[in-house]
Amino acid sequence: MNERIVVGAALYDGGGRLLAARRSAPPELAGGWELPGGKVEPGESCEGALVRELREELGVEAVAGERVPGEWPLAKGYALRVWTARLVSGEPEPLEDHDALRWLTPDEVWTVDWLAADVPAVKALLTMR
Ligand code: DCM
Repeated sequence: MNERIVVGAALYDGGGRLLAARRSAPPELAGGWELPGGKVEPGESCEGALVRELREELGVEAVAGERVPGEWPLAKGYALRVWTARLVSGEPEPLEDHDALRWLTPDEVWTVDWLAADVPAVKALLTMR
């Protein structure tokens, strides 16, 4: 049962920088930055959805790591859950739904305009490390 769950990935590079992706759609979210991810499909695990979304949106192969404790409300009864993720192959590119990517150093994490749900998610993420 993973109904109405959106998964987000906290993808780090080898230097401890966090990937942020800027949404290009829909209009009400365009320009906002998020942890890349998307909706879990029926019959899919959250970790499976995360790997699929990173493949589709960024063109990379990744594996899910640890769950970031917490769950944050989104529109339409959806909720955001976040996992750390490790890049296995490929270099992220904004292929779908995004028009920019940034690797943020710890000092830069709050320099992007995160979507509302991602603000507490990123805060929770930072308390883990
Ligand atoms: N979403 C979000 N933060 C994320 C990922 C997604 O707020 N890190 C929201 C944006 C959309 C919804 O979840 O309203 C579904 O995402 P998608 O369109 O990528 O499937």
